[in-house]
Amino acid sequence: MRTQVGIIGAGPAGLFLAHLLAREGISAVILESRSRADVEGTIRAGVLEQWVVDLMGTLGIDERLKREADFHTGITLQWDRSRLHLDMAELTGGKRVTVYPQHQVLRDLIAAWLARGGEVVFEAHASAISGIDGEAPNVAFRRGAGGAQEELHCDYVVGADGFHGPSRQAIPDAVRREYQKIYPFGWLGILTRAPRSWHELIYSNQADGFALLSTRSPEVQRLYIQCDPHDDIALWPDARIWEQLHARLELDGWTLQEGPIFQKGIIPLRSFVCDPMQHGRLFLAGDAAHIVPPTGAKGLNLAVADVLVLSRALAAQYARNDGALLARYSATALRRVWKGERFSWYMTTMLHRNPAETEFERRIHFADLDFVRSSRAAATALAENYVGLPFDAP
Ligand code: RFL
Ligand code: PHB
Repeated sequence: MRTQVGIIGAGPAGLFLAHLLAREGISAVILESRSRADVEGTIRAGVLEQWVVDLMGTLGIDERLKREADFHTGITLQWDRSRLHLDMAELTGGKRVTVYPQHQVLRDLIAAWLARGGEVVFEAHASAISGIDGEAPNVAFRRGAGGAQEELHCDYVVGADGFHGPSRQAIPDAVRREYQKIYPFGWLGILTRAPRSWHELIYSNQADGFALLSTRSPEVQRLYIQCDPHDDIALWPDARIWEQLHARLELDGWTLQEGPIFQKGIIPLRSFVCDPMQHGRLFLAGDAAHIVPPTGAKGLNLAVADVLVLSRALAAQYARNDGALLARYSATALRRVWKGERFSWYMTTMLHRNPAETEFERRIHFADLDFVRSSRAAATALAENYVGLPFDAP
């Protein structure tokens, strides 16, 4: 097989990139190790930054989003038995919080990509990337479990294969620097068939720890609680989950609506950055290069930001034989990535109960929250980051 840009991974990074390249007249093939049903059925992110929503409009793939997404003007922060409504739209000149789940974004991107004749090879496991130091790289892959080995030949390889994919390791150890922080807590996430309890997301830091109330539709709600990242999910029967959600979210005069829980799982929280995000003709994008804890709702949005930068750089290369932007891809992308890392760390630290923290540190987190309540500058800083920093045009 041969294409101009070989993309490993049909997550948000890989699929947005394919659409952005098509707009520039550049061909791409996506190799994806999972089945289409699996990709479209995995429950992950929920919140889109305003410019990502606008980009979906520009790409002509926002028809269902406009109909089915939930648009909130702000978020609610809760601590010390009180709530603060942050009106993001008012603080940022009209930018809103869009709740539209990642698997719906992926469904829309895949349907539109296939409809325009684009190729995704599902159940194609990429195993080796070679030739990135020369001009003719290729990706070895196998279709299904017993398939013969095949090769995808291309001008450039994009590793959009998530945190556990093989691409990052193709950058030699000698030039790759990795930065990491592991948090001493995880998130237990559930989906429940219940009515909405509140008109926007609630991020709560209470004595028992963090909880987040989010939504998927008027009938299905998404909730998270901080837990031990090593907990077995069997330790969390539904009754214990509800008891903790009530304890961490409820206030006098407000009750959390319960319903049957039909999905639950635990994820660890980590921050991670790989620098550089490129080597020779290999470019990393999204979770393959960086991970944020989900408290800032930044992961998917950073993945899309990477590929917007990369698509502009590849367009300059193909259209004008100008490789300057491509040479600077990693440096440009990392400037935004580190701001996303900072914001995600800030939200995570401020809103969780670290089992090892002192009472002094806990008071500092409350002071941080109180500062957001009392200072318009602090509230604006939080809001600007949450709805998405202005895009650094190269
Ligand atoms: P993905 O989505 O992991 O996609 C990578 C794809 O690569 C495939 N792959 C391979 N394909 C071929 N050959 C191989 N050898 C391969 N190895 C892997 C995989 O099957 C997969 O399909 O990475 P990408 O595109 O970089 O996208 C990143 C986002 O998925 C991620 O950052 C977000 O989900 C993070 N996140 C959130 N981000 C937000 O912006 N807003 C949120 O509200 C938000 N909430 C969340 C989140 C992530 C969560 N979890 C479960 C980690 C909430 C949660 C609970
Ligand atoms: C979600 O709805 O899944 C969600 C919302 C906000 C976050 C993380 C996840 O910060």
